Amino acid sequence: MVDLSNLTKDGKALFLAYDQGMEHGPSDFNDENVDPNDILAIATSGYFTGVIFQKGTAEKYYSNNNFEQHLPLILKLNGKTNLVNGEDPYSPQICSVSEAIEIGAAAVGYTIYVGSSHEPEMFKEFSLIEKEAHDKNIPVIGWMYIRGSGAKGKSIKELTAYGARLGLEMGADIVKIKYPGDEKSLRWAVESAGRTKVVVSGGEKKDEETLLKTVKICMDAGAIGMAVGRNIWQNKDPLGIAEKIKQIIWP
Ligand code: FBP
Repeated sequence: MVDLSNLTKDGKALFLAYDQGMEHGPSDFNDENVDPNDILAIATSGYFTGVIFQKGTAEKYYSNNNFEQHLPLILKLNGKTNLVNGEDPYSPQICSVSEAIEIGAAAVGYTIYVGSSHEPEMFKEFSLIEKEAHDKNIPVIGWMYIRGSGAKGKSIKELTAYGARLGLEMGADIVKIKYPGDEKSLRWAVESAGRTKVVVSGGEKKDEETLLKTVKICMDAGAIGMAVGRNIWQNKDPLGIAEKIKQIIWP
C-alpha cells in the first residue's frame, strides 16, 4: 500500500482545493482569492495537509517556491469547464503523472463521473494513472462524483457508497466524495471504501454552523478529513474557519 503519511497528520487530512477556476470559471473568485498567491498564504498557515492545484497554477505558483511550512501538492490530472457540461460529463486527462512529479506533486487526483456514459474513457485513463503513480510510489486520489445519465433518478445516498467502492476496486488510495446528506449514508460509503481512505468535499459556500456540523458528522462517520475550497477561501476570515475545522478534525 502506498504511504499516505506525507499527506496526513496523525492519519487525518485537510486539503485546500483550488481547481475551481477551471471547473467553474473565475465567477467563484473575488479580489481576495483570485490570486493563487493568496491561496498559498492560506495553505501554508499550518492548518492544511495539502493543496490541490491544476498543473498551470502549480507550475507558476507552487514550483520554485520555498515554503517554510510543509505543503504537499496534490495535482489534479484531469479537468473540464462547466460550459460543455452535458448530461454525461467527461473530464479529460490534461497532465501526466511524470509531469506532475516534475512539478513537485506529492499525490495526483483524477475525477471519475460515476454514472456518466463516458465511464469507459475515464476508467482507462484512471487505471493507467494509477499504475504509473503506484510504480512511482505516488498516492492517487479519486474524485468519485456521481453524475450522468446512468445516475439519473437513482439515490445519491446509495450511489455515493458505489462511488467509494469503485475507488477501492480501481486502486485509489483516497476517494474524495460529496457529502451524501446524512451520517448513516456516509458511514456506509466509508465502510464500502474499505482500506481506501475517504475525504469529503466542501461544496458551495454555506453558513459556518452548517459547515462545521457537516465536518463533525464526516469525522464521526469515519472519514479521515475534508477537501475544502470555497468554504475556506470565500470566507471573510479564511484562517478563522480553517482553525475551527482543524479543531474538529484534530480535537
Ligand atoms: P469545493 O470545496 O469548493 O466544493 O471544492 C471541491 C471540489 O471537488 C473541487 O476540487 C472542484 O473544483 C469542485 O469541487 C467541483 O465541484 P462540482 O463538479 O460539483 O462543480
